[in-house]
Order: sequence, then structure tokens, then C-alpha cells
Amino acid sequence: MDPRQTQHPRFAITIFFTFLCVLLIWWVLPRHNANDIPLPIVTKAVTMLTGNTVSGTVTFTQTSPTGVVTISGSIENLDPSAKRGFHIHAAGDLSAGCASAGAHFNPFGKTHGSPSATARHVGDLGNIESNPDGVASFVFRDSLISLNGPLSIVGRAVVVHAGTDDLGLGGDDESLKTGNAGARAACGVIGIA
Ligand SMILES: [Cu+2]
Ligand SMILES: [Zn+2]
Repeated sequence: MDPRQTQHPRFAITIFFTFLCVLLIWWVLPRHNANDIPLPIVTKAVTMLTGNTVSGTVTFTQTSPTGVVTISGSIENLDPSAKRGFHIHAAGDLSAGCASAGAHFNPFGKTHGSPSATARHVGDLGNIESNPDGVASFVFRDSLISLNGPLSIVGRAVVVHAGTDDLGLGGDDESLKTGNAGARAACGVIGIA
């Protein structure tokens, strides 16, 4: 018999069954389609603040994606009995220390203000207040920041300043940008918890 007549169909059969096997494996393997997964809802986020001396932990909780966010935390080694600027800065980039966290998170392009003002950055959380031992322990709520959607603070940074935030009432240009809160004493990236 001519060898070309026997080898050719054998080759074709091998190709066919290889193709069939690949098809079968592809069909049996679990599919990972991103559209099949419901959008994740973040209900808790945490940041560890670190600085030269100041350190602490801040926890954010939100029971529904559009609900109020509760901010609780404890920050140590602050100046005793002092109000210190406390903001969400836009970038969770601490590659050059707190400096690379960028400006206050400000998706609406507003001026700096107090948390209760209509003209405020989304990241404006006012001041935290330390006790005579330099420790600030706090729980408060904010209805503008979110852990979900376009106003999400996850992946951004918390910055505690070395000075007091004048809440936009300082009467100078800087007051409407940073609240004259001074140097960045500690910072941390906000992550999903
Ligand atoms: Cu700040
Ligand atoms: Zn601000």
C-alpha cells in the first residue's frame, strides 16, 4: 500500500481529536466573565497612618453604597490639646511620602471649607482634636464621602496635618485651598477591609 494513503488520514484524525479535546476542555473550564460578577459593595475601609512621630488607625464604615460614612479612629503623638487638619487627599500615592498624596480630594472643583459647608472639598473632614496626652480618639459621620461610586475614597489617602485647618475662613488664598493646615504629619492609603 502507498504510505501516503495511510499516513494522511491518521494525521487528520489526530488533528481532529486534538481539536475536540481542546474544545471539550475549553467547554468544561469555568468561565470568568466580569459581567457575571455583581458589583462589589465596600462597607468597610481602613488606613494605617504613619509619619515621623504621629501614627494611628482610621476606620470608615458605610452600610449602603449611598449611605452616610462613619469615621472612627485613634491617632497618637499629636501636639497636646490641639486641633489638627484631617483630610482625604486625592492620591493614594505615598512614594514620596505624604507629599505625593496630592491635593484635597475635590471632584466637584469647589473651594476648601468646613465639613458642614456647602462649599467644601469632598475630602474636607475638618479637624480632629487631641487630648492633653496628644491622643485623638474620635467617631463622627460624613454624608459626602463614600466607599462606593464616584465619590469613593478607597485607594486615596488620609492626611493628618501639623497645624489647624481654618476651614476656609482664614481670609487668604491658601485658606480656600488647604485651610492653612500646615505640614503633613502623617498619612496612609485607604484600603478595603
Ligand atoms: Cu490635608
Ligand atoms: Zn480642602
